[in-house]
Amino acid sequence: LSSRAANILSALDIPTTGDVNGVYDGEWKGAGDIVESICPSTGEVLARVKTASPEELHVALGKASDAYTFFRNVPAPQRGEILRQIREALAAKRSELGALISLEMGKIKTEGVGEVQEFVDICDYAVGLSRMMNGRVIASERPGHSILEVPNPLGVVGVLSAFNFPVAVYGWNLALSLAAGNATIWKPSPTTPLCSIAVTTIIARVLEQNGIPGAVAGLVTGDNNAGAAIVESRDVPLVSFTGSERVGRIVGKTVQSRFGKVILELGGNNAAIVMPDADLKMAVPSIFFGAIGTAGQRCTSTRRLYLHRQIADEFLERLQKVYTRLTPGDPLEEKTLLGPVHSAASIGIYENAVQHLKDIDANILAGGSRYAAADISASHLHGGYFVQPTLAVPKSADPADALWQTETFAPVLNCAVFDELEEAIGWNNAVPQGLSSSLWTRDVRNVGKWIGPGGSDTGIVNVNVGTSGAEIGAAFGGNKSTGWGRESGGDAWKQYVRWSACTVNFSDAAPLAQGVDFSV
Ligand code: UN1
Repeated sequence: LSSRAANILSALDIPTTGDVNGVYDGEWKGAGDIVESICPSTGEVLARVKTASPEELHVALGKASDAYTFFRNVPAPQRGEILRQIREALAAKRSELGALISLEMGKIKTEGVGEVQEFVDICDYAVGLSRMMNGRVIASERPGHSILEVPNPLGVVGVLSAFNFPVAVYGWNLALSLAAGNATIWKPSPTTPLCSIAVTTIIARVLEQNGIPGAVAGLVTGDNNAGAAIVESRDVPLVSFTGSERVGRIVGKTVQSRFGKVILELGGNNAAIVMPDADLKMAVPSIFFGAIGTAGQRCTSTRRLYLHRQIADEFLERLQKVYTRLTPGDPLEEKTLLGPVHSAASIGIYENAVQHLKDIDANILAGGSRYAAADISASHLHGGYFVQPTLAVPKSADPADALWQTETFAPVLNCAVFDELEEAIGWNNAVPQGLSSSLWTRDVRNVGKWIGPGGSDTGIVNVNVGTSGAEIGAAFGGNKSTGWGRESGGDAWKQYVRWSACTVNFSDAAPLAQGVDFSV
């Protein structure tokens, strides 16, 4: 193990010799298959992780149910106090955890730290929520009666997360889930096991110090079988899944067929639209970040750019300049803006997409291939997965073309020119996905069209703000094939509780509703 990897792992109490336990249900273990965690910037094997065996999955699910039965009786503000301590423990390791995210996922350090910050922020939010998860009292039509809506804890929440946000997305789910009085069981991406082990280690310590069963925040690393065990379990009333449309469709159907609830965060095919009156000084760097941040691997990454004819040439010229200035580097180094993509599979996705652009004779303004070793100054990065962010103008803007319809999970930005805002909004909406979108304008009339009934149909609809980089305060999620459900802020917490509508009769008579007469 390289010394820098060893330093990052030991700062987070992850063993640097021998195989690492990848299962926690109150105890650390792992008797299943071994997976290797690979550093995307160097190709180095960071650790061998022992995943959950079928028996361990079964036990972990059982312990999660028991932990829920315990935790639901802890008063919500006390659950908030646990979350406050988790928040402090995470904040104390902000930089170390940010570095591990960077090491194992490949995103640049500031984005890794930002991810930990999202977790800290949602803990703050959930601490407040723990005193504000209010129900309602509703007027009854019958004398001496009241109707109460009571939010009760729900049960075990399964969280299946993706490689691109190996920490924050779990955080959104965990924080709301714990505030609501649930237990969670986490199945992270098989390629980012160390991030989940580090986070779980931090949280487990807080739980154990407070006499709370560790299985309140259980972890099962593994492959599809681990995911399937959670998705199929009748003891898991809510499954929150982040990942591909293909797998999301299976998860959605399976959970639905046992009448469980799902939150699905699937593909994004996010567009930015630039009007002629936009402030280009703001728009160019923001759209650049949206397209190449996390090397184009956020669900919210900008994948389509629609430019008004009046500013199109100037905009592309400016954007091309920033693209050409970009150099790949070590994501752990502060000045680096572009790290590697996550895996060999990501390289394949990237190469297919640029090959397709070449086949259809698109105008490629920047990028278009992998970086050769000669392009990368530091020799320790020669085994890394570095690709040139690609900026292209395909000949056809027809949104029905496969190119515009598909999410390419890599730094590839396709551009087209429009004449009327309505046309661009039409293109924005003409794809299967519906996660995020962004309009650049200073004209309030455009804003009205954009956020109103005939406007953008995505879950996140921004103005003069890029498609990615949402704050935790807003509900996060999409529409259409992005799936359904909201995480993080807004009213998202309401999905993590079991709502009881209780009509209570305080009177000495038992009248029927609607005046029904049934005297005996
Ligand atoms: C994701 O890509 O799955 O809005 C989550 C953002 C981040 C979260 C992205 N706050 O880009």
